[in-house]
Amino acid sequence: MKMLMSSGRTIDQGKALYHKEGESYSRSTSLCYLHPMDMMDLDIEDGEQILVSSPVTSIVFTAIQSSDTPRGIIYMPLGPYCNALLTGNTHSTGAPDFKGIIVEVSATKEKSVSATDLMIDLGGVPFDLPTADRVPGCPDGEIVAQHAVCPMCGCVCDDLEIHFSNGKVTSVVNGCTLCAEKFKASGRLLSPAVREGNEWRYTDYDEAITKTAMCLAHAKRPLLYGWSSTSAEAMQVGIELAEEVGGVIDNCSSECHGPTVLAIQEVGHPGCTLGQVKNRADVVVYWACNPQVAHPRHMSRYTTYTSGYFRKEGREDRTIVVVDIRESETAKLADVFLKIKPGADFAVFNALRAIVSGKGDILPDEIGGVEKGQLLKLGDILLGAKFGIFFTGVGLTHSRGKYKNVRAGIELIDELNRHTKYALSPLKGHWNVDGTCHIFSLTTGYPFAIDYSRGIAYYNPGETSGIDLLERNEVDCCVVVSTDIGAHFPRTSIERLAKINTIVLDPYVSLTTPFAKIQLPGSIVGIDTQGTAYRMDGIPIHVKKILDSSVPSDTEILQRILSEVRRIKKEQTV
Ligand SMILES: Nc1nc2c(c(=O)[nH]1)N[C@H]1C(S)=C(S)[C@@H](COP(=O)(O)OP(=O)(O)OC[C@H]3O[C@@H](n4cnc5c(=O)[nH]c(N)nc54)[C@H](O)[C@@H]3O)O[C@H]1N2
Ligand SMILES: Nc1nc2c(c(=O)[nH]1)N[C@H]1C(S)=C(S)[C@@H](COP(=O)(O)OP(=O)(O)OC[C@H]3O[C@@H](n4cnc5c(=O)[nH]c(N)nc54)[C@H](O)[C@@H]3O)O[C@H]1N2
Ligand code: SF4
Ligand SMILES: [Mo]
Repeated sequence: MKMLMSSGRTIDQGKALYHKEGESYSRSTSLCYLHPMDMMDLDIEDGEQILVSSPVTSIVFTAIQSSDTPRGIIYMPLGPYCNALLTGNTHSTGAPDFKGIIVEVSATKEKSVSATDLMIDLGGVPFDLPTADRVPGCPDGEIVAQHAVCPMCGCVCDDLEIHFSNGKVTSVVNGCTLCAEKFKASGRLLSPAVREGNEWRYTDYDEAITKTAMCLAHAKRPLLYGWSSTSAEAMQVGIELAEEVGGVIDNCSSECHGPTVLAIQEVGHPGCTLGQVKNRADVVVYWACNPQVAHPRHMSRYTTYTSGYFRKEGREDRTIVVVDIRESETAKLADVFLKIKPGADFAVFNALRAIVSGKGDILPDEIGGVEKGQLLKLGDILLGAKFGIFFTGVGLTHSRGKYKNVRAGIELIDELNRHTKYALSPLKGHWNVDGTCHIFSLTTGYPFAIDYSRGIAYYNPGETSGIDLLERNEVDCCVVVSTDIGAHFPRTSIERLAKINTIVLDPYVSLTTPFAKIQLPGSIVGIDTQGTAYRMDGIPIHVKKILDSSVPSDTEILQRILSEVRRIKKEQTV
């Protein structure tokens, strides 16, 4: 049966992000959700296996019945199973079709393989050395860290209280479940590790740093990718390193809200802080995003369930609107839910724009799966706002249309601003992905996808973005910093990683680790090192450390690599 595959976040997938080699991650990312009628057509029961095939490959998933998923759609958590089906065609935007490819689905008796097995299939070698079961630097006994900052999602909550007992985190007061899992995660690497053939061995920082510098200094087309889960200070050094080696430096924006940035570059951006939203917003629109799962405290801290200076009654004072292709966890909490067809955002934004500008009569009876009457009602709600906010998600940037979807959204906001006050804010994902755009722009002039091979900064997403470079087999050395491209890039773009010098700068074993020749673990920002992060609304926040450890920070490791590269290059010129 032909179906449309779409993907996104789930709580279980998010909780397992720091245990990707474990069973819970494989289980939570090899699921998929289908409408009961589609399951009947496929002749399968809840919990049975199905085979999903794309032009790239076929993958076994466990089917879960869900009447929230519309007929004809197969909805999956992001991860290596879903991404095995994808190609890295980004349509010249840097972001592939994570949400919206046609697949063939059938019943099967085959069993799912593990996430690590999927990496082994592509030439990866699993990491088989012991890892730590205590947080480095954590003394014996009971300790409590007050006012800690959460280095997980773009909300960067700064009101946490972390309880440690004998080297382990036992509870995280105020933090959501995603945050608690990051703080509680064990399994940090004991020291840097190198791989020769199929053998992993632990080594010291001197050897791992010298080897990394050698790879980088001799590479023809190095790519330094990631950066959204490290500090602004580390990014600064990374950019200097990319310039020194004439490489490409790209950050996770390109696979995430990069298309949002492209839209902002085209038409500007009426933005505001989360504080303004909390105190003023009476109409809150969550468009193509699912904060209940992806930013679990967003609705309670800033929008739905909190009161503000001009919104004393909290929930009573706010109208919540959700626009999605399925009835998400957030949609269930909304006052108005608009269920649209996948990829219909461009049409629906423009229809609303016509309504808001008084030209609704030209519209047909149905637009993008929504009745005109529903849109007219929503138009009235939007126009009735004193202060309205649109939060946009990667449902817009990962579906066809990409930056043009976001542009249409901004143009609707412009129209609304002729009548009342509105702003639009992307619901940025990782805790410092907004920082990547700030620091890259500040330092190089461009927000992501910067190519230094000409000696000057050159920017052309679709050409100089990570997925595109790997897809075109251009890269001969890939330094992966605080991101997991093994888990999250399309299969065709990670195939090359096993054949080149892949170096991973990450404190944990990830699904990129099996492809690495060298892995350098640094201290973790917000746990045993400090650094600057930018919250999703662009507010810089000092992420303090809560423990002292002897593990060097990403910034220190990168600085040492940079000095070593400079030394090697100097030797070569004498
Ligand atoms: N649990 C968990 N939380 C996370 C993460 C995680 O991995 N797990 N990752 C973090 C990151 S990196 C990011 S970027 C954020 C992302 O946070 P969100 O933007 O909320 O991400 P998604 O869940 O991928 O997609 C949001 C919604 O888009 C809908 N959608 C799909 N296609 C379309 C479409 O064509 N139109 C419309 N209108 N909607 C569509 C989906 O049904 C889904 O409910 O989450 C962050 N938080
Ligand atoms: N099918 C599908 N695929 C998708 C998406 C989708 O919706 N659907 N979404 C896309 C999006 S929006 C994104 S952003 C990506 C996911 O983006 P990724 O960056 O791949 O997400 P994570 O798995 O959270 O990886 C973060 C890594 O940083 C490491 N880390 C944490 N703290 C630190 C630190 O202080 N220092 C260092 N050096 N490392 C640290 C963690 O151990 C982990 O390995 O996936 C993309 N892929
Ligand atoms: S909402 Fe985001 S920043 Fe806040 S505690 Fe949860 S994961 Fe951390
Ligand atoms: Mo993201």
